[in-house]
Amino acid sequence: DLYPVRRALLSVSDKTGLIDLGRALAERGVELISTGGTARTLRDAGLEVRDVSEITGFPEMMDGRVKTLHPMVHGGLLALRDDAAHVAAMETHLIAPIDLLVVNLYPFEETVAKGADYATCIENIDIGGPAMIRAASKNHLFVNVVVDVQDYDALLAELDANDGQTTYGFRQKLALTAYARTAAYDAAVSTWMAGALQEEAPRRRAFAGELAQTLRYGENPHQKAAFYTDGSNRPGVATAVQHQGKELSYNNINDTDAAFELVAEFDPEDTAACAIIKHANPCGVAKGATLLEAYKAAFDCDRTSAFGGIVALNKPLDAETAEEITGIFTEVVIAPGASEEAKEIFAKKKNLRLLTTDGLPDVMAGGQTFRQVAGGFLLQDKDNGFIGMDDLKVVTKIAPTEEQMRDLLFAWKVAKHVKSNAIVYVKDQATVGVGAGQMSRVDSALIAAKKAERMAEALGLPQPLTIGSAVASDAFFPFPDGLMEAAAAGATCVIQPGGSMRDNEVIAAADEAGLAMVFTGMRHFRH
Ligand code: 93A
Repeated sequence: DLYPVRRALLSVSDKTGLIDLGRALAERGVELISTGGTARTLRDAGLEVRDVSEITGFPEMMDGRVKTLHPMVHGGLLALRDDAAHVAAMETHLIAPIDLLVVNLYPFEETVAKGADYATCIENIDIGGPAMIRAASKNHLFVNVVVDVQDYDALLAELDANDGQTTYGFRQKLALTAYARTAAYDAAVSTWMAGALQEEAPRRRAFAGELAQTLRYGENPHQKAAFYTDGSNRPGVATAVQHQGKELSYNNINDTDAAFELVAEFDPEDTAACAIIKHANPCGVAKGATLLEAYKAAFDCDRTSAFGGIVALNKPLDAETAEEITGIFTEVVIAPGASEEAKEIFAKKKNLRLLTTDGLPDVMAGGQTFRQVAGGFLLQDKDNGFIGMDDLKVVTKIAPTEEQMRDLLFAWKVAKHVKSNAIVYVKDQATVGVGAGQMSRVDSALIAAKKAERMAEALGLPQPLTIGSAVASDAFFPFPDGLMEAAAAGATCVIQPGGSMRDNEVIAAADEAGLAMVFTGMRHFRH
């Protein structure tokens, strides 16, 4: 299974390591063929190279769109060296075999990440490169294909270990890497087009990612796991910089994502905000005049659950907030930046991870989310539904006051990020009770109220903060019972989608209890 490498075609956009590789190959007696820019780079370094256009008998044309798409190239890559008919075809058409292909593609992903316009992105879709990679990969019985600058050294080591030849096993591994690359490349094109054509996206896109990190384990220690990036480069846990602390775990990444996406709902231009997450659900969310105030208020919602939680901030971490956070054990803090002083304070806490990003995730941006089910995937548009004051419909005799309205909208934003059935009590722009993930909405209302009672005891308050609170329900109340539990806990105003068969009964119950209630007409299930 050993085959010598006598002729190589090099066509690379990323010229890193190219000259060294070209020289090393030439020293080993390998003939070099190249496309325009690659040939120029090699020639400038004093190496002997043949132009692809000389092999094909055609100039590179149409702005380079057609340079290697020719039987002289593809025949040389695809011909089976041990098949008499293939060999005869090569002889008839004077096609010389190509034993090694070194290609890296037009930087499509980088072009998209830079925010290039539509036409520029299109022009950066490589056609000839993937075509050659796929041809060489298919013929890995004989042909070597290198698509990653990182693999140049391994190729040379393989040649040296085998007297200028490579083994079948080596070529197989190269082919596997190559197919993963073209698949990821096409998925990146698909993802980008899905972004440009939002309407069609959920029904017509492929998805793939690039391995960012092999994780120690998954949700549990007996599950293997890894973290992939999708190339979109949006601010978030996947692109954050980690300043200290041990490696993030699967659950850390999941929770940090939930925390940052939630806190991004609150415009930093408006006010500071903090979200504390446990098991992907918020156990405290608050706005404040300062980050410190926001953090303290969020913490006071459920101090028990906040232990070992994930904290997300909507503004750069400052020293006083950092100091306060170190008061209890926290797993991760994520923020759009951190002051030097804040970093120094955290440096004393070795286990605390600090992540910073260049900005907040754009909550209004489109996109899709997917999850796996047995035998398939479910793909849907990201929930970027937004409700403003004007979208609300007052359905009760009493209308909420301006202050109540603010708390209702705050509770609604938080409820969107709580696993269903979600019930969220809010007072003065801070959650005071969160009920998550219950199979019955009544239980969510009860649990949230219970937590508020426990916090009142712990903080020595005269009464639970749910008294006089605003309450949000992520979906409609199918019966009045859930609403009545909220009223019993002391809620005085309610925000919910409406749309139940029994809306009239629910509205009547609200009027009876003296509640103000608004309908959003939009639901925020989250599972
Ligand atoms: O526009 S292309 O899709 N048409 C081609 O025929 C073709 N052949 C190679 N782009 C093509 N390439 C790509 O050109 C390679 O994948 C590589 O990324 C790039 C190298 O061009 P140059 O050598 O001129 O810098």
